[in-house]
Amino acid sequence: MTTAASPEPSAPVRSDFASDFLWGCATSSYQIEGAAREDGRVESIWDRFAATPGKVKDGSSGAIACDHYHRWPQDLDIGRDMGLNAYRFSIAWPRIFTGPGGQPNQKGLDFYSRLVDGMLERGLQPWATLYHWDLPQSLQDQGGWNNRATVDAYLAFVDAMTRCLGDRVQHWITHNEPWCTAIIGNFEGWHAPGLTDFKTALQVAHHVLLSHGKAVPLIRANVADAQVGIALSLHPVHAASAMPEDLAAAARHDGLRYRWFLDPLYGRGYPQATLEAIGDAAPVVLPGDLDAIAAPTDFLGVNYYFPETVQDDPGHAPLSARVLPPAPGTDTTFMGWEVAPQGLTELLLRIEQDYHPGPMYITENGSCYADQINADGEVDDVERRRYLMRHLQALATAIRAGAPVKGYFAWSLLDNFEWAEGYLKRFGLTHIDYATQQRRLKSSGKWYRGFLRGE
Ligand code: GCO
Repeated sequence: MTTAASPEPSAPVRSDFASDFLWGCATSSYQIEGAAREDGRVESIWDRFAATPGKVKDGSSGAIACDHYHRWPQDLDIGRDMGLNAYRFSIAWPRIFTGPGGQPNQKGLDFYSRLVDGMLERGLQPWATLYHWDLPQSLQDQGGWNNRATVDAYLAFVDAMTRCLGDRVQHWITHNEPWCTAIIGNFEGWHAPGLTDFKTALQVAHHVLLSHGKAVPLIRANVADAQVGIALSLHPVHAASAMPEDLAAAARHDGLRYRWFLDPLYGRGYPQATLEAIGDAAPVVLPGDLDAIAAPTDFLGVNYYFPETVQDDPGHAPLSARVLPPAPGTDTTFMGWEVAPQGLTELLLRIEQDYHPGPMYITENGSCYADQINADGEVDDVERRRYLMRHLQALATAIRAGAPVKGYFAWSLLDNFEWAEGYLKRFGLTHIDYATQQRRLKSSGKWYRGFLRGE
């Protein structure tokens, strides 16, 4: 919860940004769609995980979620009325490949085709994420991303989607947050598939990166003027003190959190110091893999939420480095994450300096608060509005200082299924009443609308 109130920021204005800047919101399939058994959709690892007692805090799942599968016209209307010119969504693989091998499921393709048409009709540039964590369970049963064959299955999925939508969707994000897929899902174990093996997690990370790299030329082959990138979850990493032990621990943590993904994507291979730190857990890398991963992309997607402070802790596996909780008195969200807009500026300038990735887009940024509907029927989420304003200011600062950022996608258009937190945590600019499926624009969403309209 917020403890230290931050001052009301002076409002950013749209004209602080380039006139062709993209303004969007982001969502993901499993978090909003529901319709888990409809039109041939098969089980995903999140269906299985959520059905396992104790994995999701409120015992819920994405089976219904925001019922976006049926209510998408209304949801896209919300985006249009907010004044967005772009919308980031993800495609549920289990709607498309519904059996072993075989042809893509026409009903699944048709759904995304209608959805994309709906975006175009509303002036929303579609940004499609191909993998936002909902792997078909049948592939997990064969080892999931730990199995190199999943790379080929992914490429078949990418091929089907880009053939289907490539005449209308130019912007493709291969993966959302490979660090989370690999480390949270396969080592920390509190996301699907819930494994807790570090070596598996690093092999998963390698296969995810490989699948990204191999998807890049495939997407280009199927989509005229394709713009292809990947979205990473990135955090400024600070040492807890100036002691050499903490500085070294922060560097080890950063090596896995930041460099492990960015170095190979930008042609440097895996960082040597991290390879040494992880020892036997290093992934199997076949000849040609690193060249494939380094396929040139058109943009980098940056998901930013909070910075991390790291302390040396010899007992803390796997890297003897512990991320500290925010100090008492720190301004935090309802997730307990530090509110640090300056971290966004710092992060973007660092990426630009380290990698020169070309155009960057903030593909996610947002905050969770314990929203309440007040007596007037409004959700006056002052803190989220302030979070948004301050991060847009930090973004403008980064751009002025030389970070080539071309767009911003707020997380999220709607409250939704927040993974292991279920429906206990809300990130939306739009409130969802899950009992009635009523949508209600929050103050933050109204502020974003006013900002986009130049009011
Ligand atoms: C992500 C997640 C989102 C989360 C958001 C808040 O990409 O990080 O995909 O799905 O809901 O980050 O935790």
